[in-house]
Amino acid sequence: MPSMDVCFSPELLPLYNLTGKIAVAVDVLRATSSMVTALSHGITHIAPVSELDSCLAYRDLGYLVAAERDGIKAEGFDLGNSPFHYLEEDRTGRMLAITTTNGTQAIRLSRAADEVLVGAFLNVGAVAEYVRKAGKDVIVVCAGWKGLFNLEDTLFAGALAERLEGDFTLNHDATLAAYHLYKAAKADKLGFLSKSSHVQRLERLHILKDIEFCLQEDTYTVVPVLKGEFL
Ligand code: 3SL
Repeated sequence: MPSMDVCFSPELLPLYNLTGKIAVAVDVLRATSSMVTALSHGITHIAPVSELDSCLAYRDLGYLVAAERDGIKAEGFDLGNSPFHYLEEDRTGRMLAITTTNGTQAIRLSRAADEVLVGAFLNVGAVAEYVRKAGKDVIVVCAGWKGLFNLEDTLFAGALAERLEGDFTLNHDATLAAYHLYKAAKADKLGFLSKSSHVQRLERLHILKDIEFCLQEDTYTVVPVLKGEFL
């Protein structure tokens, strides 16, 4: 039976062997939730980029360019990092390049895996279905915050573990921790996360509606897969 493991921060990735595995990169608040929303609302493909300069360069190729640093839209870019950018305006047929503080780095740092998927609560059921069909070991790579652990990405890992229970072994300590935290949080994720650092950071920026949106489960069925430089 394949197994599921969790890496709580990209800084810990050197301790994991990703060969032969599927990595699910997650940054629930908000990068991977925004990407899943964008691809579900007409964006044709996404370039997840590490640096501001290289992201901006995509504009000359006709891309929408999006950038966030410390929760705030970076100057000179078309968009920041809100899923509502793709809900409140029609972006159908557009290509997107995006760089964010943690999420885009987690995706790029997972590339040693056989496949890199992008996960969020918004598509957790579809991700579970994808990895179940693939039948390979899976590792959730939590984006965290600047190398540190965060609670919301851990809850996503727990939600995925719950969906995979019975078909995957869940006996890594990190997976068990995520699973039990999710069980405790499931009925009221927002309440459970209310004191967490990134929820507080986003609340200070008055974007509670983004948080509520990103905590919804199974809104979308898209499973973004990294092919070369693009999702
Ligand atoms: O760190 C990231 O990648 C972002 O998702 C952070 S924020 O939610 O846009 O503040």
